[in-house]
Amino acid sequence: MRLLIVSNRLPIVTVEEEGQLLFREGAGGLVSGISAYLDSLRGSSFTGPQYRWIGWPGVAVDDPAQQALVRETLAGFHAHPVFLSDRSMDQFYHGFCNKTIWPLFHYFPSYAVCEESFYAHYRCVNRIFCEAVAPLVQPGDVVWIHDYHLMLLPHLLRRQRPDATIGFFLHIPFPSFEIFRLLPKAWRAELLEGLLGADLIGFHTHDYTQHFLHSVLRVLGHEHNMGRILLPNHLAKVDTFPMGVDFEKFQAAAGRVAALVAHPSPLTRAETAGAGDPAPATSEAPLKMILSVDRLDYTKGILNRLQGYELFLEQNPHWRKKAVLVLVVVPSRIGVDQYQEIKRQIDELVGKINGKFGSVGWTPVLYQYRYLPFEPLVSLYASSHVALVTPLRDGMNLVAKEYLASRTDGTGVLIVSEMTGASKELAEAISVNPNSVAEIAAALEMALEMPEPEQIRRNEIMQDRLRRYDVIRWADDFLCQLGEVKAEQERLQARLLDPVARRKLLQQLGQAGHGTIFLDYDGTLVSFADNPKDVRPTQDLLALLQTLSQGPSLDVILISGRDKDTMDDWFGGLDVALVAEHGAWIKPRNRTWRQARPLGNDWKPDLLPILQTYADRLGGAFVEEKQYSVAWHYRRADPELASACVKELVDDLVSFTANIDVQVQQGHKVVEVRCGGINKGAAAMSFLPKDTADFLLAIGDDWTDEDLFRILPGSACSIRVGNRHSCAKFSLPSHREVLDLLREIRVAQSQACVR
Ligand code: GDG
Repeated sequence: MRLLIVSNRLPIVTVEEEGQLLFREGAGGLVSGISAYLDSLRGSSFTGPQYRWIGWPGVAVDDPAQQALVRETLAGFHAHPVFLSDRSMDQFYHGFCNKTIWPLFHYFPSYAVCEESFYAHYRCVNRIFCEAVAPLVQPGDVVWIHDYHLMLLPHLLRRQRPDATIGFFLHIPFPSFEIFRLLPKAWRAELLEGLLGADLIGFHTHDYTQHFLHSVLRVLGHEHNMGRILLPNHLAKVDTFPMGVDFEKFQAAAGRVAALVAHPSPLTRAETAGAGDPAPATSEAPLKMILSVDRLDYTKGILNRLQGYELFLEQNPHWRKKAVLVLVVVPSRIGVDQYQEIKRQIDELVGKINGKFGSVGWTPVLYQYRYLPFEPLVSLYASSHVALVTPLRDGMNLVAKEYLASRTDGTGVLIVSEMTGASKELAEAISVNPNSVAEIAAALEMALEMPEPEQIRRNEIMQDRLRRYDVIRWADDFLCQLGEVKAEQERLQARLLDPVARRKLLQQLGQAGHGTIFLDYDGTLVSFADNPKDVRPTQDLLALLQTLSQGPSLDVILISGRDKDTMDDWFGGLDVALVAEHGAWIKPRNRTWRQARPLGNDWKPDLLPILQTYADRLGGAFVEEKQYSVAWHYRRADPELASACVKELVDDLVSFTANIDVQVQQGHKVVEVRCGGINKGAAAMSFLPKDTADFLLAIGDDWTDEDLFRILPGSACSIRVGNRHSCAKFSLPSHREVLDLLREIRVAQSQACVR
């Protein structure tokens, strides 16, 4: 078993310097998190060379000889390069990824560009990745795809490797539907279908998971059950996995720098940490360090943070010369306009604050525009009294967690934006709305004045949580669940009427002298339509049913929830038995309709107004009145509004009908109220063959058919259409396969007649 990690970038970055290719360690939350997990795998089932990391090497390499060199060198690090041209990277990475998806998914729609050629390259690069990954996948491998650059890949890969185990994790937020729908229709459907190619799709927070499920419902119409989405070809699960940090690694590193930061003045610490060359303090008390570390990105809220600090100094003159903001900004996405503009504004604001409040002995903001090596970064975490983390949006934010993990003595105060995924797990931190400069200023005051015992009390709780749910546990959890989804799929698959089971079924039919087939109609012989009247049977279907039932050896019973007039109109001319309104009406072959048992419908006038009121409230819902039942259909309604409305309606109906002999049942986009004791199972009893050697088959697609499946003798064959939990013995994916099966039965029957 091998783990194949797929991400846009590899953990080893190839750079070209003076015509030479050099290889360096990459950085960032994704790389450090997954690397920590891979390091932890020694001794597990994915040990040593049992993993591969597939991604872009960081530079365009066109020369085949150089490509071979890169491939060979990276193979030593278990990495496999996917080569992309400069143009592809420009349109795919700088274009669709960073100018469309990144701003949109971080709630900056005004920055999002909608450019056809960007999307065309996004599709193309996802296909290139697919071509690179597919040949590497061996039976038993687990493919784990990461992040927004590769959202089409799960589906592409699934098409090439239908049985592969594929997981996907999104590191950035999944936005609410109102934002997601800003993408052109075709793109948003393709992106969701792309993700649903995975067996397991993971998000950092419950909100992102819900947003995704909601978009899937709105765009593709797939409902979910506890995060499980049943697709025609497989079951996909959607769940939340908040990414942690390598807690022990930060604790250990912080322990190593503790000797340096235990006693020297904070300024010495800042220097040790690589925070620059601050001016010496003039006051006697040591300066309190406020730390800010981010990639340069407009989502990180660096400007708001500076404005908050400025207001704090304004409002709290007594804190001047006693605090210092260490602002580390890591260069990122250089060349993208918005980033250059943000950089210019940060430079300006830092200059303004330092000019306004600074003095010879004190620089209020120590600004570093560079990447820090790991040890100095941890040293900064360990020596800062406050971490100020104020993104306007952030999928998770690992800096907040790393800061807490580096506080070996439990002191320190974390201020965290409520717009980060991390804030959901770090409830004991000081939470701020990053859009409010006043809140940031107030939080700074509170943080700097918080007594140490209170700091420790809060941090202990958060540290415990971070220690338990570290990045290794995160990855383990994800991969375990991926395994569980596969097992669940196998259980569902085991029920599928495969060619072997099908042959056996036809053999049984051939051996039995006589057979009975119960067939539901909607969803079983035809697909669903917005208007139930639109699925009148075609001539082909009628001919199929007629030839099946004409032979002397087979009885066909159409058993439906439809009213008897429709059944008569559509199937009255056939040689079949009919059951209408789920069994309220029965018409044996070549006979007239009769009631299953005396039924009353005096309850209808009281219930109809309730159903009508709910239909008036929900656009697209409508009431269908039958003789002994009433159906409230909502297949044309907005699925989300409908789901809330249905709950209320059912609740109302159940309490209203508590003392009368009716049942309230939910079906496929329908709520039905019908007389008690009426169901397809009871209706089918009168058709069951006396001879147990007879062939018996029932096919249906929803809960009303379960009543029928339940009363069948053990020797009978039952098939449920769709991948649902059912007491039927087998399943078939859709009505199309049912029709194929009936055609095969027809052929088998005619061959038997010839013999
Ligand atoms: C994306 C999502 C999500 C930063 N500066 C230096 C440095 N770093 C390291 C930090 C941390 C990582 O980079 C940054 O992770 P974040 O989570 O803060 O943010 P993104 O890079 O935007 O990451 C984010 C993450 O993916 C994981 O899913 O949390 O929401 O946007 O590990 O330590 N490391 C070093 N020097 C630096 O100067 N050594």
